[in-house]
Amino acid sequence: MDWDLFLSPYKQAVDELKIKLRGYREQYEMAKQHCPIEFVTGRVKPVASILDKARRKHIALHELHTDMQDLAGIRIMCQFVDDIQTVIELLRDRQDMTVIEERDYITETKASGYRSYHLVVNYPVQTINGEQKILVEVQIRTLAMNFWATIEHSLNYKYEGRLPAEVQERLQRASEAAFRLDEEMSKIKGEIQEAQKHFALKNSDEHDI
Ligand code: 0O2
Repeated sequence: MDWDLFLSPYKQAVDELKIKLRGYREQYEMAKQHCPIEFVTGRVKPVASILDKARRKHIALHELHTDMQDLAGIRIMCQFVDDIQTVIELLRDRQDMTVIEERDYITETKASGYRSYHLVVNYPVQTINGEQKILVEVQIRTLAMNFWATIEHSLNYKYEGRLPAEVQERLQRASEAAFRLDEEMSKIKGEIQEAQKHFALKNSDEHDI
């Protein structure tokens, strides 16, 4: 299997989507509106993880393009929980992709404590052999959800997926704390936004000098 060749349209999709989604920030800034997107990251799944997941889920290599939906992954981080809904709507409205699946791990928190909203989109990339439709998994989460998921992911890596019960319990409590942090931030959202507007204005004044 030539992995570089197989994964190149996935890399193309990730690169294009990072640029397109980051473009929203500038638009919101120009419109002087609160931007629901704090930052965007993306990656193509490393070959070792692809092989590992294919083995675990009994996916044949020739079925990867249909059965492994996160070969291309985009992550969108938001400040507030209700920004997530705004981002979902922005994505559903786009003409350059089709949402084909949605998984709401915010309402239905995973047993691990994981929270995030996942969309699987069908995204066409133009290749020298014509158009190729690529599945991309888009994960949308708040900064607090991302903090938790990043730490949990590294701990899982460290313990090779076998977290001691005590660590699991701590992670559960940390997940609840992240949930409360999101709730508190939502309550003071208005005040935070006023402060941010003031800060942006002050910065633009300084740039004008
Ligand atoms: P990566 O690239 O290391 O993040 P499955 O993969 O079996 O869990 P499925 O159906 O393929 O499930 O897709 P799902 O659950 O919508 O999304 C899987 C991805 O969501 C994972 O990718 C993680 O990025 C994230 N995720 C899901 N559950 C958890 C969790 O409990 N903790 C953390 N930290 N992340 C989670 P991968 O495959 O792990 O790859």
